[in-house]
Amino acid sequence: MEMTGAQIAIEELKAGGIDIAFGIPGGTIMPFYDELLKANFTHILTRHEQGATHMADGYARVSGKVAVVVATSGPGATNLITGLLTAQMDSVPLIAITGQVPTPMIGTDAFQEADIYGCSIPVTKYNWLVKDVREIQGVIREAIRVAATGRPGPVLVDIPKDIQTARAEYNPHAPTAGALPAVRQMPGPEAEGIEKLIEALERAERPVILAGAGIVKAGAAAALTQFARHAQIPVINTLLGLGGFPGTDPLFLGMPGMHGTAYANFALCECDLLINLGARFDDRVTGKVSSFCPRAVIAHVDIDAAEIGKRVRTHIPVLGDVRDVLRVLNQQVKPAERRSWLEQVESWKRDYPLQYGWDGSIKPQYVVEQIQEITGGEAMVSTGVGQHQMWAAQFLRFNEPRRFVSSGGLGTMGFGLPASIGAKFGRPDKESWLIDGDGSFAMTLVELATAAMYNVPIRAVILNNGFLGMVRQWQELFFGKRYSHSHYPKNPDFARIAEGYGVKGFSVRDVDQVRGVLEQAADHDGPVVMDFHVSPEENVWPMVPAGAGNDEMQLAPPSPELAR
Ligand SMILES: Cc1ncc(C[n+]2csc(CCOP(=O)(O)OP(=O)(O)O)c2C)c(N)n1
Repeated sequence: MEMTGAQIAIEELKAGGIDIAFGIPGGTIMPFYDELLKANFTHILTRHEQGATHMADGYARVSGKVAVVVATSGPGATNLITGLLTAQMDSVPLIAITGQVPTPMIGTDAFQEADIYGCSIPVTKYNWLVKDVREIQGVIREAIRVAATGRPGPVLVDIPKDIQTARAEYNPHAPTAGALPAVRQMPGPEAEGIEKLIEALERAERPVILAGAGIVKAGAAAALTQFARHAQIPVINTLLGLGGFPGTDPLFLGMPGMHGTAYANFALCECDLLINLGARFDDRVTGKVSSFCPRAVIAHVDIDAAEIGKRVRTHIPVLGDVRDVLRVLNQQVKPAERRSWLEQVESWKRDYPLQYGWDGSIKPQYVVEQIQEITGGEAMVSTGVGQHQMWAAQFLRFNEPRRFVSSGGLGTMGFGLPASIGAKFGRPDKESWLIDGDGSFAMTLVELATAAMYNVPIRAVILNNGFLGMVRQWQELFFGKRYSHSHYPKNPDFARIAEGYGVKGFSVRDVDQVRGVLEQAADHDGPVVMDFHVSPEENVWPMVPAGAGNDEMQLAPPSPELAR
C-alpha cells in the first residue's frame, strides 16, 4: 500500500521492535511528529535534545534494546552531537532521526539548515541522508541492524521534510537486504586462539580476568561467572563492565586503573596471564602502557578486530563474540585450585581495602555506602562524571549487569540525570537512582521538568562539594593547590530548584540525617532530589597519576581520622 515517508519510517521502527522515542519537534520534522501522534508509539518530550539523547542512551543501556531520539534540523540536530559521541564511545545502540530542510533547499543556507550528515560522521557508527522516499524502508531497517549488531553503536538518519511527506509503495515484508552497506557478518570464534588461551591458562599460576562492557553487551555475565568460579580466576571489572560479574563474589576485585582498587592494580602488576574479555584497554585502565601487566602473557577476546593490539601488545588475540568464546572455555577448561595466588589476592584485599576518613562532616563515600545498603545492589544507578562517579564505582556492588549507567569513554558531565530518567523507562520494574556532582547536575537539570511531567520516580542524589571536584583534586595534587576556576562558592539551592520543577527536594547538611532522607526518598512515589552538602575537599583514592603506570599508584595519605 502507498504511504508517506514518515509513515514508512514509523512502521519500520515498530517492525524492528521499537516503540518509544525521546525528542523535541521542530519545523523540518513536523510530518514525522504528526504521524507519531496517530501511531501507537510512545514519545517522551524532553527539554533539550542533549537530554533526549542521554535518556535514549540510558534506556538502551539498561534494557539492551535499540533506543530512538528525534530532533529537528539545525540546532535541534547539532544538540545531539554530545549524546551521540557519548553513545559511540561506549558502544550503545541508538538511532537518531533528524529532520532536514526540503531537498531542493539543501546547500542554500536555508533557515535552520545544518549539515548534520557531515557533522555526525565522526560521532556515529554509520549515517544516512535520505534523498528518495523509496529508500526509507531499507534505510531504517538497516539503521536498526547496524546499531544493534556486532559492536553496537549510534547511527543517524537525516530525512528532508519533502521526503517525509512524499509517498511510496510500502510492503512490510519486502526484502531489503543487500540494498545498503551490510554489516560484516561475524565469523564464529577462532578455534586456534581459544586453544592457545587454554594452553596458556594451564601453564599460568597467577591468572586474572579483565572483564569489560563487552561481557554486558554480549549477555555473557552468567557464562563469565561460571568460567571464573570453575577455573578459580579473580575478576576485575572495568567501569562499564561493573555488574558483569557479581560484586559480592569473593573472586571480585573491583575496578582497575586510575581510581581502581589497590588490590586490582596489584593483581594486574603481578599476574602472569591477563585474560581481557571485551574490554578495550582504555588509558584510564592501563596507565602507562609500557608498565601495564609487565609479567603477563596477554590474551584479548573482542568482537571488534580494530581493538585487538590497538594499545596493548597482545600475545593471544581471539576475535569473536565473548559469549561464544566463554561457552567453549566452559566446556574445555579444567577446574583449578590456585590456592597460593588466591591467598595472595585475599591478603591484598585485607591489607589495602577501600577506605576514607571520618571528621563529622558528610563524607561522600558514606552516602554511597548508605545507598548500597538501601538498594542492596538491585537498583539501577546512573552517574555524572567526576569524583562522585568514581566513588559510586568503588563503593557500590552490582550483582547483575545493566544496573550501572555511566559515561565511560567520553566522560560526559550532565549525562546522569537524563540517563536515570531514560533508565526508568527502559526497566520500569527497577528503581532508578542517580549519584551526581553539583557541576554535572547543573548541566542538564532542566530535565527535572521531564521527570516531573511524566512522574518518573528517580532518586537523584547530589554529592555537593561546591567544586568541580575532580578538577580541584588534580589542581590540589598536580598544580600546587591553585584552584583555578573550579570553585562554585555560590551554588544554587538545588532542593528549591527541584521544588520549582514540581519535584520533591531535600537539602542535607547534617550527617545524622543522611540515612533518613535516603529512606524517605526511596519510599516517595515521584521524582526526588537530595542535595547532600558533603566534605568539600575529599579526594578519590587510590590514584594512578595521569601518564604513570599502575605500579606508581598512590594510596590515601596517612590520616589521623582514617577510622573507617
Ligand atoms: C561536559 C564536560 N565538561 C567538562 C568536563 C571536565 N570535567 C571532568 S570532571 C569535572 C568536574 C566534575 O564536577 P562535579 O560534577 O561537581 O563532580 P565532582 O567531581 O565534584 O564529584 C570536569 C569539569 C567533562 N568531563 N565534561
